[in-house]
Amino acid sequence: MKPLLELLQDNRADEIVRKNNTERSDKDLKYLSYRIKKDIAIMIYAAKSGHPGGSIGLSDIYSVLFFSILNASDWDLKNNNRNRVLISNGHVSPVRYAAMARAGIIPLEELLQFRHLGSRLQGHPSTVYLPEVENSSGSLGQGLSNAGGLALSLRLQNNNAKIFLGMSDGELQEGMSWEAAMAVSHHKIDNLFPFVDRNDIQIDGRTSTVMDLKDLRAKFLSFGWDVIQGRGNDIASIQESFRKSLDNPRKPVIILFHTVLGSEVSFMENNPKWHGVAPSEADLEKILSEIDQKIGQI
Ligand SMILES: Cc1ncc(C[n+]2csc(CCOP(=O)(O)OP(=O)(O)O)c2C)c(N)n1
Ligand SMILES: [Mg+2]
Repeated sequence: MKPLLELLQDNRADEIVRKNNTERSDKDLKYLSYRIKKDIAIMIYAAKSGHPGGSIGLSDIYSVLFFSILNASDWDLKNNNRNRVLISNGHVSPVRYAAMARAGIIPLEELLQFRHLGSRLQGHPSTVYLPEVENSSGSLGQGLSNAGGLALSLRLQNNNAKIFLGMSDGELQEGMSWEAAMAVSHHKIDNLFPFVDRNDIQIDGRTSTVMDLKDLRAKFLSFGWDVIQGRGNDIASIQESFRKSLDNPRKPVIILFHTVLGSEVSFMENNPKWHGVAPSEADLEKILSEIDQKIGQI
């Protein structure tokens, strides 16, 4: 296998990143999504620990969010009007770090420091180490409260920034999420754009077996939210879902993205085993070759 740093070098990704949002095609975004999948596999392999399944399953969504919805000015911490991305399911940090590295917010080679002692790229994101992550997470269930509070405080300051929040289905089993859902609805917080990774998988198996979430759409509707359902591994559907949610002011709105854990890696797809296991060298080689084959088809 080539040295890991060499495996991260990618001229085509660099070219796509240099374009403006409006110039990037769906094909470009799909390419970046594949690139992010490879980055995730490489960094978790290098760390020998981490959560590849959820991270790889989210690569299409983060590609669209970072390279189509957000702008370069949103990554400048000195700009108080920046739109912000928070994550509640902190264990999927690799997808966020990979997107940040491709966007030029952190150096590419830093991905190989993931989970190292003292590294800025902690397994669970920490603003103490890396303020650009916007919130510290890892304890599941807290993100909607964090992000809802931030959105409300920005509104009180007449700041028009938008707050995006990644959440997962497993954490919606926690009561705190629903207290936050009630508060966001009560305060009519409409500058918050949460999306759920609805892959039906959590640490020990399927959410439907461990503790069934039943109809999440009906639940959020009953809390006074609007609900958009999207296909979270389909670039066009992700774009449309974000656009719809952004066009829907004056009321809380949430996107339920139906995703496949470990999407497009044959032996990972939909398999709870890959929630939190690092790939071996043989696994990594297989992931890279499968993704390269898919890249050949776009
Ligand atoms: C409060 C809290 N309880 C338990 C955990 C341990 N934990 C880490 S990931 C996870 C599964 C959560 O489900 P989900 O985020 O849907 O997993 P994925 O789809 O990414 O596999 C659990 C229980 C935690 N991080 N925080
Ligand atoms: Mg899940």
